Amino acid sequence: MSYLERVRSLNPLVHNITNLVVAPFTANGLLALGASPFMAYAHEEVADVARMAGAVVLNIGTLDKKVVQAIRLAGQSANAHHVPVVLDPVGAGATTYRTDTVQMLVRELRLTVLRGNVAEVAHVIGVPWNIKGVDAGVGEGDRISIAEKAAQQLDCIVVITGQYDIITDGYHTFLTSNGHALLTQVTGAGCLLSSVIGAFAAIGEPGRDMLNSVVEAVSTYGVAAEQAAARTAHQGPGSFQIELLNQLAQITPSLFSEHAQIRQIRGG
Ligand code: ATP
Ligand code: TZP
Ligand code: MG
Ligand code: MG
Repeated sequence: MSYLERVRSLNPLVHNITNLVVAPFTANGLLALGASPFMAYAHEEVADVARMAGAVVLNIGTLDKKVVQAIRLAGQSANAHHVPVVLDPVGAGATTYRTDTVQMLVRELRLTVLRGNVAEVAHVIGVPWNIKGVDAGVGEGDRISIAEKAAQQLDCIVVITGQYDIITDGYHTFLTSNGHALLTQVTGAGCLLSSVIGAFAAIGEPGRDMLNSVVEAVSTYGVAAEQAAARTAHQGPGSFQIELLNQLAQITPSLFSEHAQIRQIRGG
């Protein structure tokens, strides 16, 4: 059974503490894929929700003190109960508050996956990189080395997205080149991917199985985006955004195998 089929048959509960820009799009994307989204923020309940979830996705997109505390409580509970944790460090590097917050979170929590653009991931590990708000700016460094360094340093899987995507545990590294430029015109395209990775992490076993599951998550999302673009590119980003939800629901393992572009560049 492919990881996608496992997601659809197990319908994992994905606890999201996300930002107020993307919450409905994220919940709809998870539902379309075949997972079960749960957005819960109250300090009184986040530990309980995280414990019962298949994965917890933590996103600092519109952070404030209350959200950061909710993220810490949910993350601690997930760690205590061996629930996979995905962190999306939205805008790390854009302000000192964001950078300090993500650096505190990676010190306190054990992550399963860190997913961001290159600037965000660089700032999580203290490497300078230009960032413009929540979008990656121009930088000089080598994206693959930054991903591998971050994965080794944080002892987790790191996904750096962009025109092509890097997925690495620090020792085994994959490049995927599915996706479409229209994804850059839809706010929340990265945040939804982080939650889709959460759904695939929920059904992965620790170790290589988890890495393979995350690679499939990233590529599945990219193939769905290509299918959506093929149907709507002439209309524009609004139609594309809706069609992406349709294609997340319609993508099959065989369509995935036909279109996935995955290359392993490091490790056995
Ligand atoms: P940013 O704020 O820098 O846009 P993000 O959090 O939105 O970051 P992205 O890097 O845009 O995340 O990744 C979200 C999705 O968009 C991924 O599936 C990625 O492969 C895809 N993507 C991003 N840029 C491109 C591009 N130029 N061409 C094709 N796919 C892209
Ligand atoms: N501002 C704060 S969070 C957010 C914006 C625009 C959404 C960012 O979503 P993504 O997935 O990084 O484009
Ligand atoms: Mg983007
Ligand atoms: Mg983002």
